[in-house]
Amino acid sequence: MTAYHPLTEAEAIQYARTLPDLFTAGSELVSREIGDGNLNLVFHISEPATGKSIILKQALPYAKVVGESWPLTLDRARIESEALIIQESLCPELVPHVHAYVPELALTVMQDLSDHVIMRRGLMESNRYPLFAGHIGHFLAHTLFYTSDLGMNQQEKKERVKRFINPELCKITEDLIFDDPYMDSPNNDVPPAIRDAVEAVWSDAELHLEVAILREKFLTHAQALLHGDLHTGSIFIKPDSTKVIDPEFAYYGPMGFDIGAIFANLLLHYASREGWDKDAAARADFRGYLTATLREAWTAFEKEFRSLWDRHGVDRMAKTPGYQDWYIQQVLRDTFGFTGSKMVRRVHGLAQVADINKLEDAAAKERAQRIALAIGTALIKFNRQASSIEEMINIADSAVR
Ligand code: SR1
Ligand code: MG
Repeated sequence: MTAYHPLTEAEAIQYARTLPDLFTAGSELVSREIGDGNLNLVFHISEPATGKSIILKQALPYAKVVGESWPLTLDRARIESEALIIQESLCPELVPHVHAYVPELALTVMQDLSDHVIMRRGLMESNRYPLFAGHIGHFLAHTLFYTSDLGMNQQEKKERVKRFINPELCKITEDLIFDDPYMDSPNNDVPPAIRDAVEAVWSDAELHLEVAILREKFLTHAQALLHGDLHTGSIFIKPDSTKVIDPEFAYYGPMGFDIGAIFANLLLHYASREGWDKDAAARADFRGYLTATLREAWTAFEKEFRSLWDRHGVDRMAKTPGYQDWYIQQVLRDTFGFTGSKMVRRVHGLAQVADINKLEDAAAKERAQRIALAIGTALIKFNRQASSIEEMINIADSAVR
């Protein structure tokens, strides 16, 4: 089974049997294809007799969400497995363990996390995760600091930038986040009810200037090794554990892009909340939980990042008084801009979010879309003036008042 082809459930079992030390020889294995993302096959392989299980994730040579007309490199499986291994070395408890990577099949064998749920779904079921903010702040601080010129050997970093050149996946982001949503593109999926608001986005020159500046940062600013697609569908969670998955979009880019991805998805959920809570007090309470999470995540990130810088910084000039404060302010400003960009693309671009699209009440759905666009565009326009995370929360709260 060496030449690349998409595996069937039966072949996934055959392959799993060849892996050393995972399953008992000759015992029954069960295979289910459970991938519900936009790009890959995901097989859950379990051994009922022992309860052992693993995940086999296989990249398809095209974008599943669109079809075979959109070819996509299989090298993203290498990028994903290498990124996971680096992230595991920095935050062992916050990513799944990679057992093996099989280049000829574009296949990654990894820890099964079926006892967790996808965070987007957990939020839609009104679950709260009090440890998440600390976990994600820690993940962001460690992965971003230790892969940047601040925290690793700067010559080795250049070699790493080379290994994580990810042109096809970056092109998806460049188009779907920083281009299509700002014009009448065939890639968009414009909800008819909010066409007026979307057309306003298409003709807003002030907004376009900010997006062009953010796009240039995404294209050129090789600051740290990013996850690259850190939305709430890339997080497996349960009350006492958070696992960041799916870094196939990993590349060297601006730190605020990863932080903004998380914040955007918290705020997209915030925008959708009217559809999940009919009771106004309950809705306000859940929204308060989401903004408190955002605040706590930023605060944890900043505190740990500064502490890593002070204790383990490798760059002498970075110790210059004032530089750290300037740097964090730039990351905060980028975070505002990327949060906004990642919200706008999920309202009328390709690949939207279930938090909003699963709402059955048409009025609540329309309101969610309008709120998300209002917050997203306001954050983009404000990004270069931002000075505190409280301003992001104020922008969100004003959109629902
Ligand atoms: C064609 S892929 C569409 C989206 O799915 C991924 O999760 C990324 O967010 C990408 O933009
Ligand atoms: Mg993904």
